[in-house]
Amino acid sequence: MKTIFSPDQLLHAPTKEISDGKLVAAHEVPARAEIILEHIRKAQFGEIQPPKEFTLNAILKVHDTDYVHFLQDFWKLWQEAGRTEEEVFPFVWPVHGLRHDIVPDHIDGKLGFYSFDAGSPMGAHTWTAARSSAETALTGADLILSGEGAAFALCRPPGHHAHRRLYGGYCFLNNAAIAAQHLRDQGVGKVTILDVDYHHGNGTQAIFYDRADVQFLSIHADPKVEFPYYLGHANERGLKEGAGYNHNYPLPHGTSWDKWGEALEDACRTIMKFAPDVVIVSLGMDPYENDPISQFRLKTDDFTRIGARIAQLGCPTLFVMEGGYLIGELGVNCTKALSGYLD
Ligand code: Q9C
Ligand code: ZN
Repeated sequence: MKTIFSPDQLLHAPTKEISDGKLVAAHEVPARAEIILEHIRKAQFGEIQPPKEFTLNAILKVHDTDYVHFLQDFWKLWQEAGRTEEEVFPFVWPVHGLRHDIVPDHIDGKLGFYSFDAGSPMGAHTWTAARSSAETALTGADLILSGEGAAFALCRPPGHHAHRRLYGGYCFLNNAAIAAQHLRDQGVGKVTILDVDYHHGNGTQAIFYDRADVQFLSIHADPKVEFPYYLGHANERGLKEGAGYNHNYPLPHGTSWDKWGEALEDACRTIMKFAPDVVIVSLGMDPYENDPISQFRLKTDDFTRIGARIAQLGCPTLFVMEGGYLIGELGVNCTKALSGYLD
Protein backbone atom coordinates (compact mmCIF):
# COMPACT_ATOMS: atom_id res chain seq x y z
CA MET A 1 0.00 0.00 0.00
CA LYS A 2 1.42 3.35 -1.07
CA THR A 3 1.33 6.47 1.09
CA ILE A 4 0.96 9.98 -0.30
CA PHE A 5 2.32 13.02 1.50
CA SER A 6 3.88 16.41 0.73
CA PRO A 7 5.99 18.56 3.09
CA ASP A 8 3.88 21.52 1.86
CA GLN A 9 1.17 20.14 4.14
CA LEU A 10 3.33 21.15 7.12
CA LEU A 11 3.26 24.85 6.19
CA HIS A 12 -0.04 25.45 8.00
CA ALA A 13 1.30 25.61 11.56
CA PRO A 14 -1.07 27.22 14.06
CA THR A 15 0.18 27.59 17.63
CA LYS A 16 -3.17 28.34 19.28
CA GLU A 17 -6.91 27.83 18.88
CA ILE A 18 -10.08 28.92 20.58
CA SER A 19 -11.67 25.93 22.24
CA ASP A 20 -14.09 25.53 25.13
CA GLY A 21 -14.37 29.30 25.43
CA LYS A 22 -10.68 30.03 25.77
CA LEU A 23 -7.43 30.40 23.88
CA VAL A 24 -5.44 27.17 24.17
CA ALA A 25 -2.45 25.53 22.48
CA ALA A 26 -3.29 24.29 18.98
CA HIS A 27 -4.02 20.57 18.65
CA GLU A 28 -3.89 20.28 14.87
CA VAL A 29 -0.13 20.78 14.38
CA PRO A 30 2.48 19.66 11.79
CA ALA A 31 4.04 17.18 14.24
CA ARG A 32 0.91 15.03 13.75
CA ALA A 33 1.79 14.30 10.15
CA GLU A 34 5.49 13.95 10.91
CA ILE A 35 5.00 11.21 13.51
CA ILE A 36 2.59 9.29 11.29
CA LEU A 37 5.07 9.50 8.42
CA GLU A 38 7.87 8.23 10.63
CA HIS A 39 5.84 5.19 11.67
CA ILE A 40 4.66 4.49 8.11
CA ARG A 41 8.31 4.48 7.02
CA LYS A 42 9.24 2.03 9.76
CA ALA A 43 6.28 -0.24 8.96
CA GLN A 44 7.40 -0.47 5.30
CA PHE A 45 3.88 -0.66 3.87
CA GLY A 46 5.23 0.45 0.50
CA GLU A 47 6.40 3.49 -1.40
CA ILE A 48 5.86 6.96 0.08
CA GLN A 49 5.27 9.41 -2.75
CA PRO A 50 4.44 13.11 -3.10
CA PRO A 51 1.06 14.15 -4.52
CA LYS A 52 0.71 15.03 -8.18
CA GLU A 53 -0.29 18.56 -9.11
CA PHE A 54 -3.93 19.11 -10.03
CA THR A 55 -5.72 22.11 -11.47
CA LEU A 56 -8.35 23.63 -9.18
CA ASN A 57 -11.11 21.87 -11.14
CA ALA A 58 -11.35 18.83 -8.86
CA ILE A 59 -11.59 21.07 -5.77
CA LEU A 60 -14.20 23.29 -7.46
CA LYS A 61 -16.40 20.23 -8.03
CA VAL A 62 -16.95 20.14 -4.26
CA HIS A 63 -16.32 23.69 -3.01
CA ASP A 64 -17.91 26.92 -4.26
CA THR A 65 -15.71 29.20 -6.36
CA ASP A 66 -16.07 32.23 -4.09
CA TYR A 67 -15.05 30.14 -1.07
CA VAL A 68 -11.98 28.72 -2.82
CA HIS A 69 -10.97 32.22 -3.92
CA PHE A 70 -11.43 33.47 -0.37
CA LEU A 71 -9.06 30.79 0.96
CA GLN A 72 -6.61 31.41 -1.85
CA ASP A 73 -6.60 35.22 -1.46
CA PHE A 74 -7.01 35.37 2.29
CA TRP A 75 -3.47 36.28 3.28
CA LYS A 76 -3.24 39.03 0.65
CA LEU A 77 -6.59 40.49 1.81
CA TRP A 78 -5.48 40.30 5.43
CA GLN A 79 -2.29 42.22 4.71
CA GLU A 80 -4.06 44.74 2.48
CA ALA A 81 -6.34 45.42 5.45
CA GLY A 82 -3.20 46.38 7.37
CA ARG A 83 -3.52 43.51 9.81
CA THR A 84 -0.40 41.91 11.23
CA GLU A 85 -1.51 38.96 13.39
CA GLU A 86 -0.06 35.70 12.09
CA GLU A 87 -2.95 33.50 13.22
CA VAL A 88 -6.38 34.75 12.37
CA PHE A 89 -9.75 33.93 13.95
CA PRO A 90 -13.31 34.78 12.91
CA PHE A 91 -15.48 36.18 15.67
CA VAL A 92 -18.87 37.04 14.13
CA TRP A 93 -21.14 34.73 12.10
CA PRO A 94 -24.31 35.06 10.00
CA VAL A 95 -26.38 32.76 12.25
CA HIS A 96 -30.22 32.42 12.30
CA GLY A 97 -32.01 35.51 11.16
CA LEU A 98 -29.01 37.29 9.64
CA ARG A 99 -28.32 37.71 5.92
CA HIS A 100 -26.52 34.91 4.08
CA ASP A 101 -26.97 36.29 0.59
CA ILE A 102 -24.48 39.16 0.64
CA VAL A 103 -20.78 38.43 1.10
CA PRO A 104 -19.25 41.25 3.17
CA ASP A 105 -16.31 43.23 1.76
CA HIS A 106 -14.59 43.56 5.11
CA ILE A 107 -12.13 40.79 5.95
CA ASP A 108 -13.68 40.13 9.37
CA GLY A 109 -17.08 39.81 7.73
CA LYS A 110 -15.67 37.39 5.17
CA LEU A 111 -13.94 35.29 7.85
CA GLY A 112 -17.24 34.72 9.66
CA PHE A 113 -19.17 34.25 6.43
CA TYR A 114 -16.96 31.34 5.36
CA SER A 115 -16.45 29.61 8.74
CA PHE A 116 -18.50 27.91 11.46
CA ASP A 117 -16.10 28.01 14.42
CA ALA A 118 -13.26 29.98 15.99
CA GLY A 119 -11.10 26.92 16.44
CA SER A 120 -9.40 26.89 13.05
CA PRO A 121 -6.89 29.74 12.72
CA MET A 122 -5.72 30.73 9.25
CA GLY A 123 -2.22 31.92 8.43
CA ALA A 124 0.02 32.87 5.52
CA HIS A 125 0.38 29.29 4.28
CA THR A 126 -2.96 27.74 5.15
CA TRP A 127 -4.10 27.69 1.53
CA THR A 128 -0.86 26.09 0.29
CA ALA A 129 -1.10 23.36 2.90
CA ALA A 130 -4.83 22.76 2.44
CA ARG A 131 -4.50 22.55 -1.34
CA SER A 132 -1.59 20.16 -1.00
CA SER A 133 -3.62 18.03 1.45
CA ALA A 134 -6.47 17.86 -1.10
CA GLU A 135 -3.98 16.89 -3.82
CA THR A 136 -2.72 14.13 -1.56
CA ALA A 137 -6.28 12.72 -1.42
CA LEU A 138 -6.70 13.16 -5.18
CA THR A 139 -3.44 11.32 -5.87
CA GLY A 140 -4.65 8.52 -3.61
CA ALA A 141 -7.87 8.36 -5.62
CA ASP A 142 -5.81 8.16 -8.83
CA LEU A 143 -3.84 5.23 -7.40
CA ILE A 144 -7.12 3.40 -6.78
CA LEU A 145 -8.21 4.25 -10.35
CA SER A 146 -4.96 2.79 -11.67
CA GLY A 147 -5.80 -0.51 -9.99
CA GLU A 148 -4.17 -0.34 -6.55
CA GLY A 149 -6.25 -2.22 -3.99
CA ALA A 150 -5.59 0.36 -1.29
CA ALA A 151 -3.76 3.64 -0.66
CA PHE A 152 -3.12 5.91 2.30
CA ALA A 153 -3.53 9.66 1.77
CA LEU A 154 -1.71 11.20 4.71
CA CYS A 155 -3.83 14.33 4.61
CA ARG A 156 -3.16 17.23 6.92
CA PRO A 157 -4.80 19.64 7.52
CA PRO A 158 -7.81 17.32 7.82
CA GLY A 159 -11.00 17.76 5.82
CA HIS A 160 -14.22 16.16 7.05
CA HIS A 161 -15.65 19.21 8.85
CA ALA A 162 -15.32 21.47 5.78
CA HIS A 163 -18.58 22.15 3.91
CA ARG A 164 -18.88 23.39 0.32
CA ARG A 165 -18.50 26.93 1.54
CA LEU A 166 -17.39 26.74 5.19
CA TYR A 167 -14.22 25.94 7.07
CA GLY A 168 -14.06 24.80 10.70
CA GLY A 169 -12.91 22.01 13.01
CA TYR A 170 -9.32 22.43 11.68
CA CYS A 171 -10.59 21.67 8.15
CA PHE A 172 -10.49 23.93 5.06
CA LEU A 173 -10.95 21.64 2.04
CA ASN A 174 -12.87 18.39 2.36
CA ASN A 175 -10.20 15.95 1.19
CA ALA A 176 -12.35 12.80 1.37
CA ALA A 177 -15.23 14.47 -0.47
CA ILE A 178 -12.90 15.81 -3.15
CA ALA A 179 -11.45 12.33 -3.64
CA ALA A 180 -14.94 10.77 -3.78
CA GLN A 181 -16.15 13.29 -6.36
CA HIS A 182 -13.00 12.76 -8.43
CA LEU A 183 -13.62 9.00 -8.45
CA ARG A 184 -17.20 9.60 -9.62
CA ASP A 185 -16.00 11.97 -12.34
CA GLN A 186 -13.50 9.38 -13.53
CA GLY A 187 -16.27 6.82 -13.99
CA VAL A 188 -16.52 5.03 -10.65
CA GLY A 189 -20.20 4.22 -10.13
CA LYS A 190 -20.74 4.13 -6.38
CA VAL A 191 -18.53 5.41 -3.57
CA THR A 192 -18.92 4.91 0.18
CA ILE A 193 -17.32 7.24 2.70
CA LEU A 194 -16.98 5.60 6.11
CA ASP A 195 -15.97 8.18 8.72
CA VAL A 196 -14.45 6.73 11.90
CA ASP A 197 -13.12 10.01 13.31
CA TYR A 198 -14.35 10.78 16.86
CA HIS A 199 -16.20 13.84 15.55
CA HIS A 200 -19.11 13.77 13.16
CA GLY A 201 -18.10 14.39 9.53
CA ASN A 202 -20.58 17.24 9.14
CA GLY A 203 -18.98 18.65 6.00
CA THR A 204 -18.89 15.35 4.15
CA GLN A 205 -22.48 14.59 5.16
CA ALA A 206 -23.70 17.98 3.96
CA ILE A 207 -21.85 17.74 0.63
CA PHE A 208 -23.45 14.43 -0.34
CA TYR A 209 -26.73 14.70 1.59
CA ASP A 210 -29.01 14.72 -1.46
CA ARG A 211 -27.09 12.13 -3.48
CA ALA A 212 -27.50 8.38 -3.91
CA ASP A 213 -24.16 7.81 -5.65
CA VAL A 214 -22.05 8.58 -2.56
CA GLN A 215 -23.09 6.79 0.62
CA PHE A 216 -21.96 8.36 3.90
CA LEU A 217 -21.65 6.65 7.28
CA SER A 218 -20.18 8.21 10.42
CA ILE A 219 -19.43 6.73 13.86
CA HIS A 220 -18.87 9.59 16.31
CA ALA A 221 -19.55 11.23 19.65
CA ASP A 222 -23.17 12.33 20.10
CA PRO A 223 -23.40 15.92 18.83
CA LYS A 224 -25.68 16.74 21.76
CA VAL A 225 -22.53 16.71 23.89
CA GLU A 226 -19.68 17.06 21.42
CA PHE A 227 -18.33 19.18 18.58
CA PRO A 228 -19.59 19.92 15.91
CA TYR A 229 -22.83 20.06 18.01
CA TYR A 230 -25.25 20.97 15.23
CA LEU A 231 -25.13 17.95 12.92
CA GLY A 232 -24.63 14.20 13.28
CA HIS A 233 -27.88 12.92 14.83
CA ALA A 234 -29.22 9.47 13.99
CA ASN A 235 -32.33 10.84 12.27
CA GLU A 236 -30.31 12.55 9.52
CA ARG A 237 -30.88 10.00 6.78
CA GLY A 238 -30.41 12.01 3.57
CA LEU A 239 -32.69 14.09 1.34
CA LYS A 240 -34.33 13.68 -2.09
CA GLU A 241 -32.39 11.09 -4.11
CA GLY A 242 -30.04 10.87 -1.14
CA ALA A 243 -32.77 9.65 1.24
CA GLY A 244 -31.52 6.47 2.91
CA TYR A 245 -27.88 6.98 1.92
CA ASN A 246 -26.73 8.82 5.07
CA HIS A 247 -26.14 6.89 8.30
CA ASN A 248 -25.06 8.36 11.62
CA TYR A 249 -23.99 6.39 14.68
CA PRO A 250 -23.84 8.92 17.52
CA LEU A 251 -22.40 7.27 20.65
CA PRO A 252 -22.14 8.48 24.24
CA HIS A 253 -19.01 9.69 25.99
CA GLY A 254 -17.11 6.76 27.47
CA THR A 255 -17.82 4.43 24.53
CA SER A 256 -15.30 1.60 24.22
CA TRP A 257 -14.84 -1.20 21.66
CA ASP A 258 -17.95 -3.21 22.62
CA LYS A 259 -20.42 -0.54 21.48
CA TRP A 260 -18.09 1.11 18.96
CA GLY A 261 -17.44 -2.26 17.28
CA GLU A 262 -21.21 -2.95 17.13
CA ALA A 263 -21.72 0.32 15.30
CA LEU A 264 -18.90 -0.58 12.90
CA GLU A 265 -20.48 -3.98 12.30
CA ASP A 266 -23.83 -2.39 11.48
CA ALA A 267 -22.12 0.20 9.26
CA CYS A 268 -20.22 -2.52 7.38
CA ARG A 269 -23.42 -4.49 6.73
CA THR A 270 -25.05 -1.33 5.42
CA ILE A 271 -22.04 -0.77 3.14
CA MET A 272 -22.26 -4.35 1.81
CA LYS A 273 -25.92 -3.76 0.87
CA PHE A 274 -24.93 -0.60 -1.01
CA ALA A 275 -22.15 -2.57 -2.78
CA PRO A 276 -19.79 0.35 -3.50
CA ASP A 277 -17.06 0.22 -6.12
CA VAL A 278 -14.65 2.09 -3.83
CA VAL A 279 -14.61 2.74 -0.08
CA ILE A 280 -13.02 5.90 1.31
CA VAL A 281 -12.23 5.77 5.01
CA SER A 282 -12.10 9.10 6.83
CA LEU A 283 -9.53 7.81 9.28
CA GLY A 284 -9.45 9.62 12.61
CA MET A 285 -7.33 8.40 15.49
CA ASP A 286 -9.19 10.54 18.02
CA PRO A 287 -11.54 7.76 19.27
CA TYR A 288 -8.39 6.67 21.17
CA GLU A 289 -8.78 6.44 24.95
CA ASN A 290 -6.00 8.92 25.71
CA ASP A 291 -6.71 11.46 22.99
CA PRO A 292 -6.64 14.93 24.58
CA ILE A 293 -9.92 16.10 23.00
CA SER A 294 -11.95 12.88 22.94
CA GLN A 295 -14.14 10.99 25.39
CA PHE A 296 -14.13 7.59 23.69
CA ARG A 297 -12.05 4.68 24.95
CA LEU A 298 -10.70 2.76 21.98
CA LYS A 299 -7.39 1.03 22.64
CA THR A 300 -4.45 0.64 20.29
CA ASP A 301 -5.44 -2.90 19.29
CA ASP A 302 -8.97 -1.75 18.49
CA PHE A 303 -7.54 0.19 15.54
CA THR A 304 -6.21 -3.12 14.18
CA ARG A 305 -9.76 -4.47 14.43
CA ILE A 306 -11.12 -1.48 12.54
CA GLY A 307 -8.67 -2.03 9.69
CA ALA A 308 -9.39 -5.77 9.61
CA ARG A 309 -13.17 -5.29 9.47
CA ILE A 310 -12.83 -2.78 6.65
CA ALA A 311 -10.66 -5.25 4.73
CA GLN A 312 -13.49 -7.81 4.93
CA LEU A 313 -15.61 -5.49 2.78
CA GLY A 314 -13.38 -6.62 -0.08
CA CYS A 315 -13.46 -3.22 -1.84
CA PRO A 316 -10.65 -1.02 -3.14
CA THR A 317 -10.04 1.32 -0.21
CA LEU A 318 -8.61 4.81 0.07
CA PHE A 319 -7.66 5.80 3.62
CA VAL A 320 -7.78 9.56 4.15
CA MET A 321 -6.26 10.91 7.36
CA GLU A 322 -8.56 13.07 9.50
CA GLY A 323 -8.10 13.80 13.25
CA GLY A 324 -6.16 12.32 16.18
CA TYR A 325 -4.27 14.51 18.61
CA LEU A 326 -2.22 12.43 21.04
CA ILE A 327 1.02 12.93 19.16
CA GLY A 328 2.86 10.21 21.14
CA GLU A 329 0.54 7.40 20.05
CA LEU A 330 -0.68 8.76 16.75
CA GLY A 331 1.89 6.97 14.60
CA VAL A 332 1.41 3.64 16.36
CA ASN A 333 -2.39 3.73 16.21
CA CYS A 334 -2.44 4.79 12.58
CA THR A 335 -0.08 2.02 11.47
CA LYS A 336 -2.15 -0.46 13.52
CA ALA A 337 -5.27 0.50 11.55
CA LEU A 338 -3.46 0.13 8.24
CA SER A 339 -1.72 -3.14 9.15
CA GLY A 340 -5.07 -4.47 10.40
CA TYR A 341 -6.34 -3.83 6.90
CA LEU A 342 -3.30 -5.30 5.13
CA ASP A 343 -2.77 -8.49 7.19
N1 Q9C B 1 -14.33 20.34 23.55
C1 Q9C B 1 -11.02 16.91 13.68
O1 Q9C B 1 -10.85 15.96 14.41
N2 Q9C B 1 -12.61 21.44 19.16
N3 Q9C B 1 -11.44 18.09 14.13
C2 Q9C B 1 -13.72 21.00 19.91
C3 Q9C B 1 -14.66 20.56 22.17
C4 Q9C B 1 -12.69 21.22 17.74
C5 Q9C B 1 -11.76 18.28 15.52
C6 Q9C B 1 -13.51 21.18 21.40
C7 Q9C B 1 -12.41 19.81 17.34
C8 Q9C B 1 -12.22 19.65 15.85
C9 Q9C B 1 -10.67 16.81 12.25
ZN1 ZN C 1 -11.95 14.41 15.04
